[in-house]
Order: sequence, then structure tokens, then C-alpha cells
Amino acid sequence: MAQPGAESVWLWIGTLGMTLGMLYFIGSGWGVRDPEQEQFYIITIFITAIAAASYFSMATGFGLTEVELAGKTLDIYWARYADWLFTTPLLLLDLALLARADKNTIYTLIGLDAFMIGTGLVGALVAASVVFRLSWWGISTAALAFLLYFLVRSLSDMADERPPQVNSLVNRLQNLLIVLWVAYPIVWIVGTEGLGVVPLYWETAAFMVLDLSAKVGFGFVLLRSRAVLDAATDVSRASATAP
Ligand SMILES: *C/C=C(C)/C=C/C=C(C)/C=C/C1=C(C)CCCC1(C)C
Repeated sequence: MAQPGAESVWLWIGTLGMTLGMLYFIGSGWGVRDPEQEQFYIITIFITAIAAASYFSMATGFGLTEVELAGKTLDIYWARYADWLFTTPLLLLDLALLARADKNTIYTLIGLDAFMIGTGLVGALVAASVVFRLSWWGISTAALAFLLYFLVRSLSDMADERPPQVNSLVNRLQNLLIVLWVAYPIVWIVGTEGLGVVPLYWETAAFMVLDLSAKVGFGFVLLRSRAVLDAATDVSRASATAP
């Protein structure tokens, strides 16, 4: 079995960062009793818990495989994709629930997202040729483009009907998500999975910084303001019970 190299330092930092993030969200959600607010804590805690387990598995060499490509051996951390397959839909769910998106919107977002991660995994594991690998990257990136377009189109409209501070939180999280998620296919294509311009060591560091920002950073922005979460949950309930 392949063993992690010098890049394992970043994987351990990732493990630690995700664990601390998870503990922080558990601690800050402890006193929350409102079921609707609780769901944001539960989702965000699961995101960091899954990522912490995935980083631990990669740091200890479980999530690593080798792909033989034209006489070269690529070290591929497949555990990333197992992590992303669950955590990226949960991140979208956090945002969609905040914007009060309808079911069809949520299913479409999650469907596009799972397609993106699945095709990205195929691209990472295909050993037939570089052209095939890059084609899968193209398919996955097209899915990301649709996903982000759909996200902006649908959520912005839905969030417009929410209280102003909730609307602005949705917009802030949406912008953060777009900036960070667009970086993933770039790191992939310049890294060892793609053109190999950036060595595995730095690629691993880049994914770690992106993962921590997109999960712990995102969760922090979402859960930091109890007042906004109150507005996100109470106002709607008041209007739902109005005659
Ligand atoms: C916490 C983890 C997050 C937010 C991961 C996001 C990952 C992506 C947006 C990955 C996208 C990819 C492509 C668009 C093409 C190449 C393969 C991927 C999976 C890196």
C-alpha cells in the first residue's frame, strides 16, 4: 500500500483544524434549543466531522492509492472524494435552508454536486490516458459551472424574500462558496491529477487551506451571529402563524 510522503504534514494540520472546528461548533451549538436553528449546527458539525475523519484517513495512508499512467505512478488521495461527496451537499444544504429554498432547488443543487464529485473521482482514477483524465475534468467542471449558475439564479431570488440581515448573510456565504469552490478544479488541473505543474506537496497544502476555509470558515460565518439565525428562524414562524 502507498504511504503518504512529506505532504502528510498538511494532512495532519487538516485533521487538527477540522477537529477543532467541529469541537467549536459543538460547543457553540450546545445551548441551542430551537429545532430550526439546531439543524444548521447539526449539518455544520457533520461537515467538519466527516472532513476530520477523511483527513485522518489520508494522513495515515488509508485514503491513498496509486494510478499507473504512461509509465509514471501518480499518488491519488481518493478519500478526498468520499469526503466531498457527503460534505459538499451538506454545505449546499446549509445555504439552501438559510435561503428557504424549495425542495426542487435543493435536489437540483445536490444532484449537480454529486455528479461533479463523481465525475471528478473518475478523472482522478482513470489510467487509460491523460486526454481521458482531462475530459473527465472538463465534464466535472461543466457541472460546477451549472451548479454555481443555478445557485446564483435561484438562491438570490429566494433570499430576497427573507429578512435583510438573512439575505445579506446568504449573499456573503454564497460569494464565499463561489470563490473557494472555483479554486478546486484549478488546483486539480495544475496538480498531480492533471498537468503536474504543482507537486503533490503543495497541492495537498492548497486543498487543505481550501477545505478548512470552505468548511470551518464557512461554518463560522454562518453560525457566528445568533441574531441573524434568530431572524432566519423566528420571523418566518411568526409570518407562518399569522392569520
Ligand atoms: C469541503 C470541500 C469542498 C467545498 C470541495 C469542493 C470541491 C469541488 C468544487 C471540486 C470540484 C472538482 C472539479 C470541478 C473538477 C475536477 C475535480 C474536482 C472534484 C476537484
